[in-house]
Amino acid sequence: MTTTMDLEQLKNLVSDREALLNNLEAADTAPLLMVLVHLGGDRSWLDRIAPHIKGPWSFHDETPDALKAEMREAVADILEIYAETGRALPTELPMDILPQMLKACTGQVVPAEYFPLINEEIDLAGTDPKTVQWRKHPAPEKLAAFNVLVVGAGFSGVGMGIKMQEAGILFTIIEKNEDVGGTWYENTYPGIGVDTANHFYSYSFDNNNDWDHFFAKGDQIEAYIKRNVERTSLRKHIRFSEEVLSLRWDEASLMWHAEICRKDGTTYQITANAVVSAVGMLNRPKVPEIKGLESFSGPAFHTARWDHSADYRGKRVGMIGTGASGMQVGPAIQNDVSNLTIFQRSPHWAMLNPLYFETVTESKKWVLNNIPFYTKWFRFQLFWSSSDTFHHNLKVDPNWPDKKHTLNAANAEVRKQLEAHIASEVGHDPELIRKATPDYPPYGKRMLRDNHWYRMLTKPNVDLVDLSIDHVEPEGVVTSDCTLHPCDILVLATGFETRRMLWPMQIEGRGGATILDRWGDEDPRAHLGITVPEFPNFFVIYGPNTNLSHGGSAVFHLECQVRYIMQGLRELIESGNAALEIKPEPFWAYQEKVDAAHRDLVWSHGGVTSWYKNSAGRVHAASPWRLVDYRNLTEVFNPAEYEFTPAANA
Ligand code: N01
Repeated sequence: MTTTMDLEQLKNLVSDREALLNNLEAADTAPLLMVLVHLGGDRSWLDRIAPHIKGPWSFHDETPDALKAEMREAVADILEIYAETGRALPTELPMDILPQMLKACTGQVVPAEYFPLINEEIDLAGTDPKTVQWRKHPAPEKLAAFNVLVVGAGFSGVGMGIKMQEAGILFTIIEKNEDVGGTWYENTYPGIGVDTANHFYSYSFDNNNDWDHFFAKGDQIEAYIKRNVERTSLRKHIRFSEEVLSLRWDEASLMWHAEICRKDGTTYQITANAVVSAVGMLNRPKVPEIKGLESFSGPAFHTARWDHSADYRGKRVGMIGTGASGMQVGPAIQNDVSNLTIFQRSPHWAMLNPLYFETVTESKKWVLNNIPFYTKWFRFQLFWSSSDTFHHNLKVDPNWPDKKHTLNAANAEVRKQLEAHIASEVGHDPELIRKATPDYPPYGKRMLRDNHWYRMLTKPNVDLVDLSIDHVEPEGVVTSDCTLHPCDILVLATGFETRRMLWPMQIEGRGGATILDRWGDEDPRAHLGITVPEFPNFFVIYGPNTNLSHGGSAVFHLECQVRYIMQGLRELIESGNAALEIKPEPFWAYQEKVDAAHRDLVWSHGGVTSWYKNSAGRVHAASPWRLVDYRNLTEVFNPAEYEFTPAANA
């Protein structure tokens, strides 16, 4: 039997067959096919539909209308059978036909190594298989004597808090802002949004069927994080408008001592058994060192600190930087400004995705909300379309002749498509094509989504300046050819302090060394991106070498890290040890593995600078791994890699 709820819902769903069939018209073929085969078990549908699904995105579907209509009838039949018989909906993946199902769903072979990951991502039973369970439930007094300090209440800090709360671990989250959301709270620039499809860029344990866009805007993502905080009553654990200034590991008490600054500037101290940094990599704005910048007479602000009191309408706006932030700001304001001068140090590649501009219609939302498991398969389809499939093409082919511009045949093919796209958008202007086309291989910097950036460059009120900036004067920006570009407002779309990770927190570990002593100004390193020798009971979410640069979702990665950290905390609490610390051998072995993997990958390419690598050319921010690799690396916390310190009274 299904639960009463499920059965009632199903009966309701099938009570008006015509309405059901009408509603199903909004469904995408691939996820609906998965629902049909999963619930009905008739694999002949795979043979009939698969040849028409040419790839993993919905726009790769070429299934004839008549066949789609037949499939909708079959889905209605199956749902009626479940409703009439009260049979339980199967919450296991059908392993016997899974490979064929996934191939039909994506138009590609999905290797078996992905099945455990897919099982967790799809989570048909809705129980979050990544949840870390106690092996021996600790006594209440043991749990009461252990507390964790989390720094930051963005996607990561909230995700960590939800899992600790479920496990009954005590914790406090310190958040410097007035509310949750992190990046999505702070970045409010015009056009703010995400370029990872949201039905996948969201917690696996809280599918949201109500996104208004496939690529949501910032306010909806912030609202989603808030919704998770309210849904789980997490707010009571968060102290807002307070900032962690320093953390010091006290070797006598084997505890972390944190100094925290309140909004009014006063400070106080708290202690914690363990600390989780959830401050991310893209938090502290990087203000460029440009001569005379402070002399500019108008408003000048960073994209992450957008000054909404500065009305840009009808003004001459100068924008420095053409990364993901700049690329969103430009098209969002171009129509309203009198002139937009864009100062580009180097162009980015930007790919078109037809879904980027689409809204999720109410009928699509209906399908996501009402057809059993449809939303799960839809999420999987997005995972597959935007994650690992291109990773192997980011490796340099040693025999490839044109390494300056491309890496291998597949990379060259992508370059050809991207160039054709630029030409189709700005084709009449060879000089603009030259300026907008990178000379380095695709994916060398973050691959952006073309949100009408190229089209915007052709507008009469837009100037793309690719001369270097010499200095800034009160009236505007002066380039190396001594031209003054007059501006009323200056927007700094210049990125973040990704090299000085965790800065400006002062973090002092065992033996008195600070984390910046160990990392220097630009070489952060951590085991699996999470733990650091000499910093006991200290865990980092979205730390060194964990930025997904080929595809995927940062939320997927943070869930891998949360699972690993939860296992580390479990190890500590269950064993009664006071501290754990990564041993130098596995730490360095991992560093070598990361560096070796990066050696042939696009982010090490000599012809490109990016926030992924430091001035010595070492890639410190980007992960070299496929999602499946990182999931496997972090799936099991290995205590043998850690040094444990018993509690003083043990
Ligand atoms: O920052 P960036 P961002 N003089 O570092 C230029 C995420 N994100 O905020 O390329 C002149 O990418 C710099 O030039 P160059 C996403 O992960 C996601 O845009 O170094 N120019 C570059 O053009 C992203 O990758 C989303 O030659 C200077 C730009 O400033 C990450 O955040 C949206 C300069 C900085 O680009 C960072 O993106 C927004 C100087 N002195 C952000 N200094 C979405 O999901 C820097 N530049 C859509």
